[in-house]
Amino acid sequence: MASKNQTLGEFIIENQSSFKYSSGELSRLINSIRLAAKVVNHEVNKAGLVDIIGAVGDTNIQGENQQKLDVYANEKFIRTLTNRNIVCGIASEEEENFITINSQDENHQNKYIVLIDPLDGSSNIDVNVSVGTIFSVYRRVTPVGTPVQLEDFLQKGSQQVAAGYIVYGTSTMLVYTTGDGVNGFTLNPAIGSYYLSHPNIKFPENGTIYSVNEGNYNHFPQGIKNYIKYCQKEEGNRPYTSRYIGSLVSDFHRNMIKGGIYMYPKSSKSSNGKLRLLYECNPMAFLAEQANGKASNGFTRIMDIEPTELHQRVPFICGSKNMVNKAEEFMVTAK
Ligand code: P6P
Repeated sequence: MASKNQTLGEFIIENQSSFKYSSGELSRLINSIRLAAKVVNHEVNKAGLVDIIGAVGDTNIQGENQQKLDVYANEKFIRTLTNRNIVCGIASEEEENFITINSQDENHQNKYIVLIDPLDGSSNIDVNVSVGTIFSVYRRVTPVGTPVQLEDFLQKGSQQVAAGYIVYGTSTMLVYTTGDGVNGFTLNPAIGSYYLSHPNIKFPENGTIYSVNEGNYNHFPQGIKNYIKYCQKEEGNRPYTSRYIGSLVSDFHRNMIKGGIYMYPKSSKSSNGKLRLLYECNPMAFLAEQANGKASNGFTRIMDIEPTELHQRVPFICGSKNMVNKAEEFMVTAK
């Protein structure tokens, strides 16, 4: 049983046996993500000092190139996962194609692949708004010992073995699931350890917060327009509160704790919405369902969607179960 203030390392060891696959590798994988997140967190927190550390393209006093933080985060997560020889393949929002990890000594013996959005919402960094890293983990489906193939990455979200995010906010948190509930760990930057601060997080079944970019209202499907008007109507516990940070991880995290719904619908401007299925929607959907929430594209469970492309986009509605059900009702009746 998780106890508050347990460290992430202690938690992983204590729960290793409950993980139905080879536990050692997954534990090492989560540990490597934990390490990379600490390094990225340090850089994200320095971002405000750009006048001191130099803007993108400058070279700092060590003669290192100052990189865009999403490029930096991408390199850090890929290098950490590669150096620890844990995965056989990686896909990233920052990489057009998936990366095959040639583990010479073990000749592709690793069983896991990772898909990652290394720094989601990175445009918010310049205005000091929180951002996040999102990751999704699968077991490969092609034979161990051979180079990974695209089909290893194009698996339904229901096949994920782990998923999570790091939110670089007022504090830095690692929130993840391995299919046995959702737990949140807060980083103590003074000593560089994560402590279990939010054990067994659950979405409230109902909420009074809706998160959507209402600037796109005129371009939304009629069902979404009708649901937004429902949220705004003076009736019962409505109008709801509108909260939209422009950072998926932050909006999701707040809604999971307080109750709420996040929507990035398709629109006449973007026929499949903006968010990516494989490394944004599927991991957040896994977390949502593990926390008794729900995630759909308005009609279909996100984790049942059969992927066709590495960077494909899908409409995304996610949050408190009864709120997502109500939004889906409006989508179906407006058809
Ligand atoms: P818009 C950030 O770019 C992101 O992918 C999500 O984190 C965020 O919720 C959304 O896009 C914001 O997009 O079009 O509303 O600015």
